[in-house]
Amino acid sequence: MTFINYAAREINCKLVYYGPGLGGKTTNLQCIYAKANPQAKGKLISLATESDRTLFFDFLPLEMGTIRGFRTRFHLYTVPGQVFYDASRRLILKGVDGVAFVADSQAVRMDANVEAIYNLKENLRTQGYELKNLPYVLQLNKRDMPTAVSVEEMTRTLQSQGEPVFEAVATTGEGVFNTLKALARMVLIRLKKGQTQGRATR
Ligand SMILES: Nc1nc2c(ncn2[C@@H]2O[C@H](COP(=O)(O)OP(=O)(O)OP(=O)(O)O)[C@@H](O)[C@H]2O)c(=O)[nH]1
Ligand SMILES: [Mg+2]
Repeated sequence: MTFINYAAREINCKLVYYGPGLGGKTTNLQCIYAKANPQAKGKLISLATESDRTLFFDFLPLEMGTIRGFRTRFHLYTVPGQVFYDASRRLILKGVDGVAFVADSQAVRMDANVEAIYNLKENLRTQGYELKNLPYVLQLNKRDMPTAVSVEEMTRTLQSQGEPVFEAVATTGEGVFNTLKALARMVLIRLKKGQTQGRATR
């Protein structure tokens, strides 16, 4: 739900990185934070456990410049992937404008990927959304792992609605910006068409 503030001439969009535990969602944000233009990025806020698992979320604001006189910002969030943090995931999906699903390419994580997509669809529904109506991209992360399942098989198993699929190695940054740019573009196109269920304030 894009937040358009007419008085301040600001647009804020919320992008959520979703996926199974340890799939690389936080690493995506860390990479974006490390490589983004210093003027464009705010602070990366991470609420993590001692073992670096996301406890509640990570948050990174990115300035996208001005679009038709409106200062446009993307707010990037990750959810905690661990199964028992479902309430947090639901909360973080509130007001979402686009989702990047970070799948783990390792063979042993295929069930966890499938389960996390199912969980995403369920949790979106509880917020009144349908995945098929949202800008959505699929990232196949950890392509560097020796047990990585083929791109074809992963796409066949995990692609839901013809969404763009990106191969990535978040630890080196490969594919991270392609994923972000594709999702950002989809959100902006939707915004231009006025298809957002945007909250507008005057
Ligand atoms: N080999 C390899 N390791 C990766 C890659 N991406 C992330 N990792 C590692 O996988 C581990 C988990 O990454 P995180 O980014 O913390 O995963 P997450 O999805 O945020 O996990 P939760 O917060 O628990 O949901 C870390 O040790 C990362 O360094 C990758 O592409 N290749
Ligand atoms: Mg995390």
